Amino acid sequence: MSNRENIIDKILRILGNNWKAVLLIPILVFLWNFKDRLLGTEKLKTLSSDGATISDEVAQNIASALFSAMADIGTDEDLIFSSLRGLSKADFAKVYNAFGLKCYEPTTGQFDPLGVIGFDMDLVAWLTSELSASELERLKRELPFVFSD
Ligand SMILES: [Ca+2]
Repeated sequence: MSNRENIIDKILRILGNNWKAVLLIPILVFLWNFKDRLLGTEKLKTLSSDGATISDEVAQNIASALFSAMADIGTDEDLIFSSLRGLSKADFAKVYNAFGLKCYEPTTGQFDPLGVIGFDMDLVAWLTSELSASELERLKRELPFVFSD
């Protein structure tokens, strides 16, 4: 038996002896990702939008634009900044509430529509993940309330 066959044989024997453990790993990952939903402990806070000057529909449209700017691989920074431009703190709160929680897959920076390998994140967490350090500095300058509670 060649060295390579020997190694493959060993791996197969280890997997064969531990097939239950191997099977358990994807089940554990699946449960870990669904635990918040199963336990009903989603972390979305509702921000006060008292005094907002934009309608629910406009807030929803801005939230959708922000989502489309971030949901794929890469980031449309221009769309993010143009969507947020001119919003007051209360307006941003309305957009934040409209965005809600969406499942983010951090290794590729994409929306995870099945919610299996990603994490439910709010708008601020999405922005923090998608923007570079210098872009976040710009966001803090233009809309300082984004990162305040
Ligand atoms: Ca992205």
